[in-house]
Amino acid sequence: MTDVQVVDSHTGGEPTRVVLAGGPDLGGGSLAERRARFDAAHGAWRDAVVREPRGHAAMVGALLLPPDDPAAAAGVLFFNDVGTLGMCGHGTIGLLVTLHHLGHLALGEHRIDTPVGPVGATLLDARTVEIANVPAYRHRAGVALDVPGYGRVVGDVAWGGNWFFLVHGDRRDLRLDTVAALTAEASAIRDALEAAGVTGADGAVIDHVELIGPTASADARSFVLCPGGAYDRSPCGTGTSAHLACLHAEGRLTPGRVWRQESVVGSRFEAWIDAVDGAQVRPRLRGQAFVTGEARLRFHPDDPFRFGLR
Ligand code: PYC
Repeated sequence: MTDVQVVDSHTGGEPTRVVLAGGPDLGGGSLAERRARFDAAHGAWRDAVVREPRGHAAMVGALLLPPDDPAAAAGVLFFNDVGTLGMCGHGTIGLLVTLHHLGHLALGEHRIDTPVGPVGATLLDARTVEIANVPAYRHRAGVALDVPGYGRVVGDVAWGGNWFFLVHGDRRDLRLDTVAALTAEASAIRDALEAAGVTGADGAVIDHVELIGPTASADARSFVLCPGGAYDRSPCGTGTSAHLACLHAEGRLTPGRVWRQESVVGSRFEAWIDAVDGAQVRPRLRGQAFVTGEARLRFHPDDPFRFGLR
């Protein structure tokens, strides 16, 4: 395996590792087709880059690729410790800040292509990015699940660039010191979704669970369980987008009103609905990232863990 050149950043505490060179050859075709090839054949490379000992369970990789549209600033494939993501809000913020840090991207508006469609991303200053995400929508409302050990749980299924099951409640336990219990609860909900055959559109797996409650310091606080079992340290851009779609469907959020969503570590995104098209909303969100490191990852052929701890 050849060396991999990366730049690390964090967005509201959630890490992004941008891969600048050393990624696998995914051939031609659309980003969705290249994502499918990555999923089918490059799990070992993915694990080597984001898992321990070079990364950890919360690390999200961002593989730079030629865009679908040559007018776009970049194409990107986001991946985590178990697979790929459709879109990633915190990762897009990290990507723009990283490209600017490297001198590859000027302040202003850019198009970034992802496997689930183009997103607009405006670099407002060296650290602040505003994203016009892919359209978001609520797919199913009020889905009741029997969750072993937790009883009846009711939530919504929504798309925000990834699939989410969102559970709203008057809960005050969405804190860093309760992360282990929240992870167990959200994992049980995800298992129950699978057991009950609840999916997103076209049978898509719901791989993110979002628990939402009130807070005095923002409009909502959320805990988001990511596909591999880590929790999102940021308020989760695609999760916030899915939440906006649900709020709009319930008549609780009008276009243009700023919604502040806070993570369990207390980091915040500002988000709002830019436009409405039938059942779909176009979310915009704003957040900040900081570059934390630049490295060349090396993989010695004798290293038994060169493909990560699996
Ligand atoms: O910010 O959209 C997001 C995200 C997805 C998974 C982790 N972060």
